[in-house]
Amino acid sequence: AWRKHSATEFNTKEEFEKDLVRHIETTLARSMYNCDELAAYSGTALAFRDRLIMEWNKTQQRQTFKDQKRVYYLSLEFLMGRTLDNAMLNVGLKDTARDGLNDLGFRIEDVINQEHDAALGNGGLGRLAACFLDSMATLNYPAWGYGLRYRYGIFKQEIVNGYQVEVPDYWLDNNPWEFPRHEITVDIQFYGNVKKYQDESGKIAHSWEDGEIVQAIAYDVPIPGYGTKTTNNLRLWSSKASSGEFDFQKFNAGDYESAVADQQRAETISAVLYPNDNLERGKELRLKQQYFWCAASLFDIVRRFKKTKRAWGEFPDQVAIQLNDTHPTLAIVELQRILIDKEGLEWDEAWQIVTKTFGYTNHTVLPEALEKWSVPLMQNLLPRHLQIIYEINLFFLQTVEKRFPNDREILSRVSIIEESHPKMVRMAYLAIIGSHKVNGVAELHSDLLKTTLFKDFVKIYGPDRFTNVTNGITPRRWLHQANPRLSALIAEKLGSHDFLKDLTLLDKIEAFVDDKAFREEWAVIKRENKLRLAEHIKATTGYDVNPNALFDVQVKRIHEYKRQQLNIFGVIHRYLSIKDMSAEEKKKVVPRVSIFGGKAAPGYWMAKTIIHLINKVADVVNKDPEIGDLLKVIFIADYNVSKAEIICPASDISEHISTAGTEGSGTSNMKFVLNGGLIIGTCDGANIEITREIGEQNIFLFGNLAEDVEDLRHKHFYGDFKLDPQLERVFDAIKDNMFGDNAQFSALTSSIDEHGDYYLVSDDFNSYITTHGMVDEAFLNQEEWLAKSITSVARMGFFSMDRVTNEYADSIWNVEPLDVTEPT
Ligand code: 26W
Repeated sequence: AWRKHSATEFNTKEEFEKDLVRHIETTLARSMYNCDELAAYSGTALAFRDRLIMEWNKTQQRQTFKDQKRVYYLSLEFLMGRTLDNAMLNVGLKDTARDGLNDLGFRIEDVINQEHDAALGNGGLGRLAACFLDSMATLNYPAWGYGLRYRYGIFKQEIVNGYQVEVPDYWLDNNPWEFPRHEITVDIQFYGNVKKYQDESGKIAHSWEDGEIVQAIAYDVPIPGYGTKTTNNLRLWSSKASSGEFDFQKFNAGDYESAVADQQRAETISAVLYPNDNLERGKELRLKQQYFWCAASLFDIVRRFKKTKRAWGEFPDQVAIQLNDTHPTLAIVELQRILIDKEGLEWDEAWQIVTKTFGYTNHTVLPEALEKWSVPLMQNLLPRHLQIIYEINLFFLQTVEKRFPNDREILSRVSIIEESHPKMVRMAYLAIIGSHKVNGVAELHSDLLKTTLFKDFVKIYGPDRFTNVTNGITPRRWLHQANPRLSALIAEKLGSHDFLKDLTLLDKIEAFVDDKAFREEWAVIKRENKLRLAEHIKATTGYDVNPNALFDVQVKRIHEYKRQQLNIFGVIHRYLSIKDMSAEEKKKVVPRVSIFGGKAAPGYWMAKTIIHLINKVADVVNKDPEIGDLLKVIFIADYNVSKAEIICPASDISEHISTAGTEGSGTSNMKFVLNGGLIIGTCDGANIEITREIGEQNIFLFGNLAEDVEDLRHKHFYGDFKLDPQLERVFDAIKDNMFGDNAQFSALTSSIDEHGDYYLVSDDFNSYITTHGMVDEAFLNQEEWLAKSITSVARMGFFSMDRVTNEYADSIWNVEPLDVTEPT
């Protein structure tokens, strides 16, 4: 049974203080006399960690004992953010800690701020993985995450003279949340060659030999659920040179340098997170990362399964593996290899097991993001895997040929191998063929997958393999933690915090939409959140912003398809309009703060140009005495999870304005609405379902539809292109050097007015500007604005990550929750 109390489970303020002081004095070997905020953070983290460890151990024992089917979520990215605040809230002892820290002279906010973000991800995909972990633990699913323990997370962004500068994110020193498992290691092989031989029964078998070995070491991170005892495990692999005979000999022979070089080469595998978002570059080290992580995880999963002594046929009844995009697709091949080469299963039996085990989630239709690996590269690095891929392809194409005997074209279209020079392995196709379910992340996106990218596969497999699970977000971090006052107000009205576990309960606050006092409090909370952001802006940029102004926010990775350029051109348009106004006219202007944030991939020149333009526009606008408070432009450097927690509660409006059909889902759109911000957006990704849930009177939609995009692009291509006249005015200002030397921005403007405007900035500009006019108009009527805000929040229940997790559990994984507190 669950032991209620133990030496390391404080429950009162006094017990917490005792634990805190003990950790500071012994674990940290510091004295209370020179205890600074960092030490207070570490001590608090260690005290809470002790509690988590107890629950974690018991959860793992219980899950092992019950031996139910488990989910393994394979993701190359986990964008976790900070852990302490989340742990305090999940355990339900944040107030206790606040009081205890107060007694010792600390403000809990300052202590929380000492923590470095765990930023092992680029953006939406990595954060989705983190939200999954939170929900799976909260809903008591037996689930593990598997990823890489990068020594460097996503780079830190500094803005120097308006340019992005990347600084390494070395985050591991003093990280109390990870546990090295030096006893859990896996040897991973690369290169080498394949030998054919006859086994005892005379059957032809294969062995992969003479490769280079790198060691994977497990680091475990506890993942507590909210208001539950379940604490799941996130296992991150770190690479190290294998301490084999070979190095030892080199070392003894005095070849110290070469032994060290080998070691560094091995450690390089898990050294850095690739900072590209939506761009595949085909680098060998990235493929090494992928295989290293897949092979270590699969070995671990298979080892755990084998301990139960079950028959192989039961593997898919015990194990569900979800592939977060195609990055872990090699896991499919690795499992097939283990089953046929190591465990001696027949091909067909093994392949049945494999396809029943895997599910694949696609996050993007952008062609440049689709992973393809060159055949020669794979031949060299993973010779046996390439053979197996060819075999999978052969069997697959044979069945396609049988089904479509008169269609010669289809074979080359769906082949895993693209017949280019060099030949390429199409990872998405391999992922579809090796999985029993493939899902997109919002309705429009899943429909587009079925009608465009994966159309042939729908013909081959039928529609059942393809499904939609619209993304969500965890309300624990994105409401309760990021916006404690709003969470408290809602709890006060609903009588409890139960909505954090069942977000559909939010609909009950719609009854208070006309309640004057409630509205007043709602408005006060938004204002305080805006003040907090204003303080952050002042501290980091030096600019003063007016908290009464309309806060207009676009924070996300910088990408042409997300169209931050549309936003900044709109800002310039607004600036020019204000400058043309008489003093009388200016009085009617709704003051605005346009806030941007986001990182550009280091090699993505156009994205960096957009950042540069935003900062140059800020320089000019913010210092223009004719403008005053009517317009401010802010670029918040180094947007990350902990900054998102400050920014999301502070928006009046946020922008989700991708070219229709390009954004898989988007999840920050949900975060902003859940925090009472309205949104302006295109009919893209989850914006469409947000509209359906909250009502179209509560959202500002604009722009061309996905179904029009192809035609428009086609027209542009054939010369039928006329720059929108209002956008032309903006371009003229840029070309007049209003924001500095125009040469710096010519690639950006010419991509639109000369090179086909692929992202339809000009086509959507008029509609965008008009819609922003409607936003201003609406903001003037604060009472109605508040009603929209409250109504929208009330209707956001659908976007809980818990709904998402249950849908995956039911329709893809076939797993059940497990109550870990039940007596054995
Ligand atoms: C191979 C390079 C690469 C790296 C990352 C390609 C693609 C990616 C990710 C798929 C990019 C990403 O984060 N996609 C986002 O996933 C979110 C979660 O489903 C969606 O909400 C976003 O719309 C989608 O852009």
